[in-house]
Amino acid sequence: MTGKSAFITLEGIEGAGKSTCMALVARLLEQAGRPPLQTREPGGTPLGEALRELLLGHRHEGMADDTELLLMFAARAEHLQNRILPALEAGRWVLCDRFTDATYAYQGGGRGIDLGRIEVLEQWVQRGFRPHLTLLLDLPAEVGLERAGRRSAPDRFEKETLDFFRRVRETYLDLARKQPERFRVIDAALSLEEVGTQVSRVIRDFLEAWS
Ligand code: T5A
Repeated sequence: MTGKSAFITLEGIEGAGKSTCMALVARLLEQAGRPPLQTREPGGTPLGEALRELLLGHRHEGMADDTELLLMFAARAEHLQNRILPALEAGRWVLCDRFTDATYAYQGGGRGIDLGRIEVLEQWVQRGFRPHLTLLLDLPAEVGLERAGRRSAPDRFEKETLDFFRRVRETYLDLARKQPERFRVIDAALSLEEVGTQVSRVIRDFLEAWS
């Protein structure tokens, strides 16, 4: 393995286990001598976290779909320029809880915004930059929502219908089918231990192949 840094993202519907797996992936990277910068979207910078509050809180329930989309990309532009890219350029690995695939899945699949319009913004903000590896934690929407519901009060997204989250899941799976070189799909409906085994295997393989 050379000193090249990598950008790894975790994706999935609510309650899929992203936060839980993030800790495991961070530990595995640390053990491999690559302690990652751990961050999340929307968020990751002071401005991004302020936008996160606007996006997830209940103060703006009637937010227009395009406003939501643009705020996601505004937070992402800030995050990329001020945190993700500087870390990668400094040789640090970056591990992020959600990134642009979430925009395709939630604003595209969930809200029904045309995917071509999202692609325009992706290109504008990212100029071709994409994660090197994305772990998609996949499970039925019912199971994820039930887990998320046990953990905390619903945010603005978690109040959406089951059909919304089914569309989000399908869009994620579609992205994974179209970009198999980047995505690894994890069966997140299994026990924590079994999910951990799958995640460990993916990270080990990635570390071996990355140069
Ligand atoms: N969003 C985000 C967009 O709409 N567009 C975008 O572009 C972006 C970037 C962010 C919200 O913003 C939206 C998507 C989201 O709605 P968030 O807090 O990042 O919100 O994401 P959530 O999905 O809400 O985070 P959660 O904490 O609900 O889900 P996690 O992190 O996937 O799940 P986790 O690890 O907290 O686990 C939930 C519970 O399940 C248990 C855990 O112990 C925990 O109690 N659990 C398991 N139980 C049994 N078996 C397993 N295998 C388990 N794995 C976890």
